[in-house]
Amino acid sequence: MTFDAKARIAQLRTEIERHNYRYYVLDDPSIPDAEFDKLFRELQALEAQHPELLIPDSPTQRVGGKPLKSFAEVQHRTPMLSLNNAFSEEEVRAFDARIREALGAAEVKYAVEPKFDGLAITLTYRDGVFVQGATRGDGNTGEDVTENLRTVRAIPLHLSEPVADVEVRGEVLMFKRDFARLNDEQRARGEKEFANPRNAAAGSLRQLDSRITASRRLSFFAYGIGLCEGAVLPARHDQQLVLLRRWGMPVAQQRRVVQGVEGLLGYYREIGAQRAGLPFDIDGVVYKVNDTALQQQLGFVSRAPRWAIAHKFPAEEAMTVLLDIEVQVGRTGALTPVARLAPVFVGGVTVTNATLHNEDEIRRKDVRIGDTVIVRRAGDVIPEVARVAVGKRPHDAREFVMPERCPVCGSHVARLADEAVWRCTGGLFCPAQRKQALLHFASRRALNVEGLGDKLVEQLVDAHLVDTPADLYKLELPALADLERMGEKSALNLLHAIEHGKRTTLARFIYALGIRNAGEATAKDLAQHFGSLDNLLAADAASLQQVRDVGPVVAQSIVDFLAEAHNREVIAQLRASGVHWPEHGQRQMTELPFSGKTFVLTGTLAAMSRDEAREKLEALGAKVSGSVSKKTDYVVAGAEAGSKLDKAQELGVVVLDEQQFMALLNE
Ligand code: JCF
Repeated sequence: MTFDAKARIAQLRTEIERHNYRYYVLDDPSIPDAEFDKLFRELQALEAQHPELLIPDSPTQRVGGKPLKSFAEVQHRTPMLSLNNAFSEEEVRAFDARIREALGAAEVKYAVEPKFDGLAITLTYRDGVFVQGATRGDGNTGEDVTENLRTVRAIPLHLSEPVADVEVRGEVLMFKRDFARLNDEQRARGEKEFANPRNAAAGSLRQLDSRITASRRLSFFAYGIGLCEGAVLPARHDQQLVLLRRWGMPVAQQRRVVQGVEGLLGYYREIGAQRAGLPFDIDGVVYKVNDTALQQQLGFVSRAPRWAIAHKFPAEEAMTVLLDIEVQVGRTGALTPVARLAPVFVGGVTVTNATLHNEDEIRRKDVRIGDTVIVRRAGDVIPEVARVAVGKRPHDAREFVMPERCPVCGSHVARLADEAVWRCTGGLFCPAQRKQALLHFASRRALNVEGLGDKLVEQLVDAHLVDTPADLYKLELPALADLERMGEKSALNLLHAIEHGKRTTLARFIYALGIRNAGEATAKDLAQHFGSLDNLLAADAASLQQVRDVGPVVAQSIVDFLAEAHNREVIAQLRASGVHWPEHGQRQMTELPFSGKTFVLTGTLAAMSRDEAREKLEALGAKVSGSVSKKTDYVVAGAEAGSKLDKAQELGVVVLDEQQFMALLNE
């Protein structure tokens, strides 16, 4: 009997570790979460019946144990290095020049990878078994956080080979989605939220109670090897990373070998473009001379290797003073409080304005005028006030009060019960809403009138040359050329651009109208479904809801918009001015190969950008959606596909890899 239990326990442990490996290292789970949980619970039950068979490196021991009084000190047997930083292209060129000179080489090969924004740790394995994990500390002495690291599922408890003695170096971090979930939970419990994933990872790793760490979903990537006995290390860094992966360690999928300084800079730009979309925070990229013999030749300056450097991205957060809060009026009348800031350099640009989103957000973050605040600008996202620097509040800081009347037109403001925003009730009487409506109408994805920017719209509306989009087509050269900063030439260019925009598509035209709750995707659905504008104009709420993804709220918005005589008048004028598009009846549309099929794109495709893939699919009649649901027909999963892939598998939606997708497109 005991023999059977012993064998089954061993089998379960191996199987569970294999699934962990597929999940964390290969990013390719072979069984659903529920099946994994079943195996896990079976093992837990058997171990409970046979406590004598319990070992510390059983996968069940990842749940945390008795709290410690303090962390013991750990002496690193090989020092944990730090990296010098480069903040500019010049510094990277200088780094490469120093290396080439020291080596007398014309061009050098570098191993490159993202620089994870987490905490450096070292893991010791003896005979292939995880025995100790420690923080970096000062590089020589760190803290023993073995019990906490045991709870991190991305860290294997056994290597695939029984290496006698090895130190694995890497970074513990928290994925963005796990961070968001943790903060949601913290908020729900009324506990302190973490400022960013790095702080959350640090706070979780430095828990004396490993059961808390276990509840936090940390992750891990390995980037190097310290001491190693019992295995022969390959002579190139990229091969060492492959070896780590073979042992069962997660290593960065974005790693690469590049040639020369142009290779470094190209990689920097590439990862910079991916940064906002990665599932974890990074603060730069790391460059290392790939050949370890050359590394040794180059050696060290104090604590940092001469053969490696971290090329940092511009910081995404910076501190500055909130000078005032003003209220901006958007296209739909939404009042957005905007922070006026003392100029601050963040995310690579100087920022003087940042959004505060809405009144509730201001209260939640307790932002007051005069506060010192942390401004965040990530990727191309609008800068926002992320939080207040506590302890820096001046005694005369003032609370913000939402005005009772629209600051632009003086109309009353109103807030619907289920909305977070206040809105100006002035509609197109409000010049601010008129201006935004015009900018939207002329925007790239609508009628695409090049050169019609906000300064110009401002003047056109203020001078009453243009009240509605239809008035654009009545503009004449002399009046235009008279405007500030307009010459005859720019005026002519604008008239051409306006003329050019007349030829459009039905979907763009519907989108350009700026109907509340009807964005680009809805406009495309409406155009495809109704085939002609007259069909749409004749639709009622019930027939609108026949359209894919149009529910009662969107349908009502459209009905309300079309019930407004003024809007119908503008539409009629636009058509009379010659705005036109090809129209086709429903029949023709349904004959496209992917008509009625919904696709979701996730991860990175090698052959084309996601936008290109979307365009190709849409041209074939497909709808491309941003989220997976039961109505999704196909999920196309490129490299690094994340939660959407999980969701697809959960719902049993067909998943195509890139090769299958390309084959389908070519059919
Ligand atoms: O991702 C990192 N934060 C990271 C840190 C990556 C590396 O390859 C590193 C590092 C710190 C030191 N390499 C060294 C030598």
